[in-house]
This record gives sequence, structure tokens and C-alpha cells, in this order.
Amino acid sequence: MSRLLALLALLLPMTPALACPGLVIGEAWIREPPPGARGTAAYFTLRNEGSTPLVLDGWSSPAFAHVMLHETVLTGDRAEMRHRSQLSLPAGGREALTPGGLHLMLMQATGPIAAGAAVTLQFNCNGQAAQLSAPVLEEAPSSR
Ligand SMILES: [Cu+2]
Repeated sequence: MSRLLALLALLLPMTPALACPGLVIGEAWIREPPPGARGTAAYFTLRNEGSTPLVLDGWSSPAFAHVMLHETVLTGDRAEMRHRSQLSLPAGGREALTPGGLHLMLMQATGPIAAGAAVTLQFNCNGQAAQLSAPVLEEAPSSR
């Protein structure tokens, strides 16, 4: 009985409701952290192919204690990262999270994050739970 409960506890978190009609995510990747580092960033593209606006917020990951949406802002010759509470995609809209621009800051890894692994990123899409999976890569994938 206890083994069954343990199995259920393992399975339940793996069946989230993916309710984000129209959202298309592409080119997702996470930069492998330098040796000893516990933080890195995630990048991907977002397209809203639906007919209603989408608001994405509440980012998290089982692999990191803290996940935040950041934008990089140039002030004079300095680049600063600023927290963005949400990301809005109008119908037909698109957004790209790229090195040097908008990115998901991944902080305090809960375990080793090595190239070849895949990391789950969870978020709310119009208040509904959604998620994506991103591979960990040593370098940015060459643009094709
Ligand atoms: Cu950042």
C-alpha cells in the first residue's frame, strides 16, 4: 500500500494541465552553467497562433529554486538585468528570449545541470498551468 502511494506521489506531479491554446514554443535551450555555478539562463521563442491574448507569468522549475523573467537593458555602456513580472503575447504576437535580451534567469540549481540533460520549466498561461522542456547545451545552437 505504501509503495502504491509513493508511486502515485511520483506520478501525480507529472500530469499537469497544459492549457495554453495557441502558444507555440520553439528553439528552447538552457546554457550549461560554468563549473561550480548554480545559475544559468533559458532561451526560447514564443508565438501566439491563437485568437486571444496570452499572459505568461509565475515561472518555476523543479531543477532550480528560483526562476525569474529578466530583460537586459542597456544604460549607457552598462547592461543591467531587470525583473519582468509577466510576458504578454497579443494574438499573432511573438517574442524571443535570447542571450543579451529577454531571458529566464535560473537560480540555485537543486542538482547538477549538465549538457545533454533536459530541464522542465513551468509557468502559468492565462492562469492555467503549462510547461515546456528545454535541453541543456554547452553553447548557443547555431542559427539555421
Ligand atoms: Cu538575468
